[in-house]
Amino acid sequence: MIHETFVASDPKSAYTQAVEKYGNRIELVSARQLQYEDGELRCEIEVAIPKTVYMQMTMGTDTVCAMDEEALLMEEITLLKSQLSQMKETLQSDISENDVVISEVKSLFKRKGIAESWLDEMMNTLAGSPIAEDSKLLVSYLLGEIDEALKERPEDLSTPKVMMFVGPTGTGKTTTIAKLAARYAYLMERPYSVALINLDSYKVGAIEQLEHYADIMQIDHVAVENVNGFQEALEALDSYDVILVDTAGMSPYDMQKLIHTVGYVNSDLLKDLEVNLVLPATIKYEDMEDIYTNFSFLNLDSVIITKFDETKHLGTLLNFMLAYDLPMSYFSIGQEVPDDLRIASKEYLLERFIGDIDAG
Ligand SMILES: Nc1nc2c(ncn2[C@@H]2O[C@H](COP(=O)(O)OP(=O)(O)O)[C@@H](O)[C@H]2O)c(=O)[nH]1
Ligand SMILES: [Mg+2]
Repeated sequence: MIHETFVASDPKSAYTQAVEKYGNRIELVSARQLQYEDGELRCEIEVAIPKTVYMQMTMGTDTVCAMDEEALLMEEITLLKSQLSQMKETLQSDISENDVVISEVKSLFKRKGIAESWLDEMMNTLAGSPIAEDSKLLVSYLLGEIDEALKERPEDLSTPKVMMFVGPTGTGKTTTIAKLAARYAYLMERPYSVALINLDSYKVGAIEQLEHYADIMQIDHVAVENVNGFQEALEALDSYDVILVDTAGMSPYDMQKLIHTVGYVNSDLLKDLEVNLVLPATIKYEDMEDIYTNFSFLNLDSVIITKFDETKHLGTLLNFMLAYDLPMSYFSIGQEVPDDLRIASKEYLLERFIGDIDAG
């Protein structure tokens, strides 16, 4: 709010001057009578003018457009709150301030991709609570709820395992496998023995892509074409700490056969099987749902989220994570092998989401 003083012979005329200049969204702050040097008694009033109104009246609307959207929103909320309390006094209205704050914050989160049903569920219990009186408090409350709902799956190489990577073509499976192979073999506190199995017999060029990475990193790799080949490869690679399996080009049903194979071979090998869904942060909510529908029957252990570097807007992804409850294991944040990989963290997701909210 901006403060300005108006002077007239009586308080009413001074207030009328203020209204004429700024309209009726002003608030009276103080009024006093003073004897001026010329002996005249005059009345001084101080009024508070909302920043947006002040800028509109003094500088025109262009400047207002330039103000950052969040400041405008906060201004708008403050204004709505003060108008509302005036209405309450004069009209005995039963509209509560909380409703205004709730609906403002709800529309902000909705614009960022969070589902109305989830927001309603979170806010249902807040009627009459002090949290709903202040938009900043309410925003942090919702961020806290998102934080609580998200799950991280910690990295754990304490027992030998077979990690399968599933998901549609182009989501970043091969690139992520190459990054993880480098990480496990070279970049951790102790080196793990890593082998790659590539099941991609359908997509021309894909075998070469994984082989290329494996050769550079001097990591053992085997290409197999069918379930029998897979079983033999698993047995041959028995002594490795980690076996990473690229399933590119296969249908989810063929993948299921492979998973059964691991179960079958595993009775002797005693390796854990982990199925990781690879999902880009960049796709539409409906596409995320389709991918989940296609692959969830494989009993997913974790989701690896890729292409964080390609979007600023994480609301859709967060909304998906809130709805489907999958633990996140790794984030891929670019194309560089092995650098652009990090262990999944809620903090990283929330920080980026807050950045997006702050941008309005
Ligand atoms: N910008 C960006 N590109 C990625 C990321 N991960 C993978 N890619 C690219 O996405 C394309 C498909 O990746 P690929 O690993 O071949 O996907 P796959 O078909 O699932 O194996 C390639 O051009 C990768 O370089 C990422 O995190 N960020
Ligand atoms: Mg691939």
